[in-house]
Amino acid sequence: MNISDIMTRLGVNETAYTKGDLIVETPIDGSEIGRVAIGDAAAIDAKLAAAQEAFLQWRAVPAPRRGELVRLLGEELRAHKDDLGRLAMECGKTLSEGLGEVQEMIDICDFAVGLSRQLYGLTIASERPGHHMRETWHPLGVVGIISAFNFPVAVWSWNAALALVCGNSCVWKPSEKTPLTALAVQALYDRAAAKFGDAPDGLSQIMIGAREAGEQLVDDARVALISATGSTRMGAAVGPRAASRFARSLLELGGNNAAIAAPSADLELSVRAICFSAAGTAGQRCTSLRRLFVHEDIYDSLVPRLKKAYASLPVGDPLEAGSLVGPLIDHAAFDCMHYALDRARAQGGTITGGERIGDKGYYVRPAIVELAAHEGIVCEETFAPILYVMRYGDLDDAIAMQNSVVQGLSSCIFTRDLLEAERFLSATGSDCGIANVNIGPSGAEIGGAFGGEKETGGGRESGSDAWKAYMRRQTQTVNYSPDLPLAQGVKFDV
Ligand code: UN1
Repeated sequence: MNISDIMTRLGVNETAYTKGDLIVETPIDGSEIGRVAIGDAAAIDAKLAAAQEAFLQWRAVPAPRRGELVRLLGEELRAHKDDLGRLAMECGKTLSEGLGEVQEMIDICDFAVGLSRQLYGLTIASERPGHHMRETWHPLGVVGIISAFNFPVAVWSWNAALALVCGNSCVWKPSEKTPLTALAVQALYDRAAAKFGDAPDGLSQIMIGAREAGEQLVDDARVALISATGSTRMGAAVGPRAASRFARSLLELGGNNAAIAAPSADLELSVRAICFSAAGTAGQRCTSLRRLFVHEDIYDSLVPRLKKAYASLPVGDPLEAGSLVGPLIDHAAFDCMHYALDRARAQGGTITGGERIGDKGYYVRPAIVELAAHEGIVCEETFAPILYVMRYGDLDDAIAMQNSVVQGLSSCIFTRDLLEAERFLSATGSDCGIANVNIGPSGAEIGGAFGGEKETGGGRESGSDAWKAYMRRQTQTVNYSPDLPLAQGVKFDV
């Protein structure tokens, strides 16, 4: 991958990715691929001031016109899908997944353009004669976006596309592990803004930095909403900090996603879905499958098939055609994986796979860990391709085990039994934000609200009515009569 050719085509100035203190290494082989300047506190402050100024102008632009800017951004993404998809491999994902990530951005832009004519409020029947009530959605303010390495740009677009049509400005802190793709996206946004013509300066900006930069964003009174994607530990720091100044937060944190393979499951389909969800992206999606409950009647037919499929999964350089599983992001991720496998072994787990492959980058054979009990390390999220497999006999027990962890992002059941599927989707079934039947827990489309419950943070991004998080709701009552009747029949005659 020739980074400088791609960056040139995407319109990124060479100094932006070759000069600076932050050294960017590719997980593909550990080599240096760029150097990026980290903004200091004063530089971030200036960006926030510009964002606030931009918001004051942008909120008065009609929403369908705001949609035009997002439409132009979508066009840039379409035109540069291939280059950006290659660059998204900065985090080690395969080209197909990199292209999928850019497609996810294009999809949310299309969604947001339509939404720009559909920021619907309500009219509400007033109890008072000569009055009407309505509910109107207004722009909110500056939106701070903190994104993670594993979806270096798509998660930004879920937030930014909605935030912009909703009349907000954005300041984005991408993961310091994947700043190059983020810089390229910023360049594409800048092109779209130039074509748009009169977008306020500083409407959508990027700030490169580490933890302190994120803290500055969270603490700044000008930031009305913090949308943060990452670990539960990060969210536990961000949420209360934002709440302490009564800012809104939208948190998309850890998952410990499960699948239930029921007796009537289509085994072929289940194996494919499990491999993609558990081993794809090297287990580094927040939606990755981590726990599998297999009914005892099919355990001996499903699990050997799964192991066979795992043994032949092509693990290797994602730049090479045919690779399905790329590297872990870094050495620390590899250490976490080995720590988890050691604990699983100490818990009596039988491990298949998990070994490192080669000595450049951190490539691992995805691991299957068969365990008798759902406990200990199984209940923790490890951001690596480890699948814990357990038997179950009764569906209620499987659902209870699935729900017994602190995370609540995504879940699924493989079954051809309608009653089981509906039971799983019912109020007493999965407690997650996402629940699927006959597909894995990962790979969601943008049209639905994305996010989860409990320690996953409760936020919803992307489709459905997630846009409401980016606006403030105003209840309006208008009296068009000459009288002043009070609500609830209260009398106050003066
Ligand atoms: C993430 O891992 O933070 O549903 C996002 C999925 C993707 C998004 C994952 N569409 O797997």
